[in-house]
Amino acid sequence: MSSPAPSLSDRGSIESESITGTCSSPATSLDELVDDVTVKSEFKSDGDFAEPAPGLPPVPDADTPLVVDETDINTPDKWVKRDPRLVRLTGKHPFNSEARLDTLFAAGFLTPTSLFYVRNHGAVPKVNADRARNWKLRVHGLVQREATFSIADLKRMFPVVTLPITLVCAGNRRKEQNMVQKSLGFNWGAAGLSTALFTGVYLADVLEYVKPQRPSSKHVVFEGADADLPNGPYGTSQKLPVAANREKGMLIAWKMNGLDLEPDHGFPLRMVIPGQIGGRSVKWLTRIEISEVESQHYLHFNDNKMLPTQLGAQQARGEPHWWHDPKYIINDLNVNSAIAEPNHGEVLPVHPEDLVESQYQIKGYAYAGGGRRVTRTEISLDEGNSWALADIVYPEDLYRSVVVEDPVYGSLDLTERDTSFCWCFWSFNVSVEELTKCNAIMVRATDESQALQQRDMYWNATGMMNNWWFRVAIHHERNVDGIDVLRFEHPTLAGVASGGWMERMKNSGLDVLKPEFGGRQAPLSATVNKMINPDITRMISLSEYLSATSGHGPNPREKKPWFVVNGEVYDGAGYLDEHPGGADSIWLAAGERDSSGDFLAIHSDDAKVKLAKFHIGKLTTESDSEVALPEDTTESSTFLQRSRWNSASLSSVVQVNHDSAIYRFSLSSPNLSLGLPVGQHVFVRLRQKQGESGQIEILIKQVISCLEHPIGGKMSVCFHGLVVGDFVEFKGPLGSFVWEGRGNIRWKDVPRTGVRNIGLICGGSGITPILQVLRSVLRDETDEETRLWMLDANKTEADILCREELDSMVQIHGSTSKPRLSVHHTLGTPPAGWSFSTGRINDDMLRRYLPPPSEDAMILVCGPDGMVQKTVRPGLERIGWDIHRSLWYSSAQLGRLASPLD
Ligand SMILES: Nc1nc2c(c(=O)[nH]1)N[C@H]1C(S)=C(S)[C@@H](COP(=O)(O)O)O[C@H]1N2
Ligand SMILES: [Mo]
Repeated sequence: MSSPAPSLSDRGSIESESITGTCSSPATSLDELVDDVTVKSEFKSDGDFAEPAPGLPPVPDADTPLVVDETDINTPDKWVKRDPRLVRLTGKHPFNSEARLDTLFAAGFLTPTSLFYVRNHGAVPKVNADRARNWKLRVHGLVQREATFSIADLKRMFPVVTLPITLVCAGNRRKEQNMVQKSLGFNWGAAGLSTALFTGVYLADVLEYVKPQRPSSKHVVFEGADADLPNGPYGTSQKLPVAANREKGMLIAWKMNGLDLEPDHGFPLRMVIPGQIGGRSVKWLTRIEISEVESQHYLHFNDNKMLPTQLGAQQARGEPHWWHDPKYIINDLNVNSAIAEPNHGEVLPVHPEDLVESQYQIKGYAYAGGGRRVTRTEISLDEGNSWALADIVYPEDLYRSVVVEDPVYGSLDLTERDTSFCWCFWSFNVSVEELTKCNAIMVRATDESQALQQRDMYWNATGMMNNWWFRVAIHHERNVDGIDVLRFEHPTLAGVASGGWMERMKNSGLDVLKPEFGGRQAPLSATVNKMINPDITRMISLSEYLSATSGHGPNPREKKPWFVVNGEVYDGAGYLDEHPGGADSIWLAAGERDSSGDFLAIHSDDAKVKLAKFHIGKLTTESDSEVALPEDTTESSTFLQRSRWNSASLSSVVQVNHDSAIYRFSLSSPNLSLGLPVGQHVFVRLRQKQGESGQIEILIKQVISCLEHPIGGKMSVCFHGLVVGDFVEFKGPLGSFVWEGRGNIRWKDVPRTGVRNIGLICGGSGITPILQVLRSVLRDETDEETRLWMLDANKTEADILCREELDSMVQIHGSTSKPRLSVHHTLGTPPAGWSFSTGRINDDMLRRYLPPPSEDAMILVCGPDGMVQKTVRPGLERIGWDIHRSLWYSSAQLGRLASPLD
């Protein structure tokens, strides 16, 4: 922060000459678009700002990237220019990203807009010059004077002000929580915060103008233009008394660092709510409603909540009442801090000659919420036994002694404010000698309400507000030149990047919640402990285990579904029927020497804890030679093996609609057949590995992160990262249903014949197994008896997967004298002129578009759990189906639980 502050006036706006009004260039200056009464050029030579204002933090240069990043090309954001230095946290789309912590920190107090963190729940609304010029902010509801403002109106009618404000996502530092136990959210590192000068008008002034009706008005509700989100537009609210308080600094803003907002940050208009989590600062602001009740937007309830720690992620997701309880909403930020220097991976040489003299300056940031100030930052070099004060610098204070009046910025006047809306920086000098004697550096901050960062993490289902001490580990090493060095290690690295002491400790079975640095052992983590039943003492030998699972035990022919995780033996018999992935996924593990990898990778923590119930003993370690292991030497002609991962390489990717693509893989030998019976699934595992044809195709629907926490979605993220030639591993088949052709099925190994009418119900990506059945039945020309009835539910028309294939199947097989196929669709949001159904599947649709209940009919369903359990099952029962006999279903969520990252 040593370069001179440029004149604010000089900054103006993005070059107006380059504006052509094309819709791909939203970066049109609003000042050029409206005849702004406040722009007076003579003003510029008059104010304090004609000269660089001495001592003010420099305003970052305009730095919009010139080109669209390659990664965005096949997404709805293909027109948004983004800095490739941003670390993507959720794959390609929607865009959620943060800068590297070192980059963010080095950029100083005001964050260059291109490095400003981004949190988008969906596609960026495309706003061209025209739409920006005509942008309307409607303010309505319980007011005496409803109004609609253009941005020019706002500028003309209310005082224009500028404030430096730090925005922080509630998920900042979430990856640390995810390392303990997966939360519902994606992996924010410690750079999910950024600072800018925001220019706009006070929300309080606008409220005063529209005059909320007393006493009925209680809440101020905001809504954004990103209305195509899966559950409606983004929106949230504030309580009216807070919103009407000018001192809270809430702005309706159109500029950031003196320039129009970038598309990612809400162009052309957004809310900026200082001191609160970023989620309250609604972007692309179109509407403000004064209301008796809080925002009813889906994401107001289902995002930005801090639920009690005892609620696991799956449980929280399944129990809506928590999300609607006002006690758990997050508004004000909590006090927090992080170490930026030393950086992760930084190496500091230790020279014995000048050990005592050489100093190292430890640095970082801190912030607090609600306008409160950080009053203390403390450093511990002995794992929290003692603390020393670090120096704090508050660049925000620099603005408190100058009044700036400027045509672009309006009035920048903090002289009568003592709130703290921005981050601050702290530093601590330590001798290198001292560092050589310690194993970790820790920081904690305290704010003016004496709130203090705690030693322990408060893990919570959404993974928010993480503010336990920030710890950097120190490794004492010798480099290749034989020089002693200190190597520093942060807790995590943002996004999918691997590294950091949390991952390292977790991988060695140490308790990351009670980290001990310097090589001492800590007990196993809580979840792993909970996976065993402490009362179980039985020792099971490998031969006993193998005979039980192969049916050669004392009770021959009675194979046992025993499996091994972390050296413990579990009996899956009591869970075969309930397992969401079907009994086969348990049988697949039976007899395996160790299923820990597969089990741990795919199961949620809630599921892991359930294991204890099935714990029957510990596997004793015998020497292998004493046991005759059934060797798997048979050369197989199928690619898929139930007990072995086999890899295939990616040969092509074909995008099939806006969010789905077909990934085609080549099998290692062209003569191999896939070995996937119709109706069954496979396990897929991705790992960074170089390996060695038939083919396998996988249709992937990218799970859009509609919440702060994209549910699953990790598979999509990893598939995005694949390039042609990469290897992916497969295992299988599994599933309880097999279509054997010509009316013959096998269902949980029980054969059934004479099936003539098959109803197929699918939701979204649930089409994949259904499509297999369709293809296989229709391709079998000897089968003239089987009739297929399909009912496909989706949100929008664009979401219908494989539409062309379906349409052509209907064309060929649907209108013959003896039609074999009918396909019916229903959409949540139909386009104009839609000729199929609208809305959720209901009893009427089940009656009309499926075969009637009969001995020779059955129904296959694949879709989201809610659809299957709440709609389809009860509906079919109501219209007379014996669902125990005739309904087979599979949860589309199965695939989403699979996490390739652990
Ligand atoms: N309309 C709209 N506003 C939004 C969001 C969004 O997805 N849509 N995300 C929110 C969240 S969770 C955060 S943290 C901030 C991020 O603002 P930024 O992307 O400008 O950093 O925007 C908030 N406002
Ligand atoms: Mo956020």
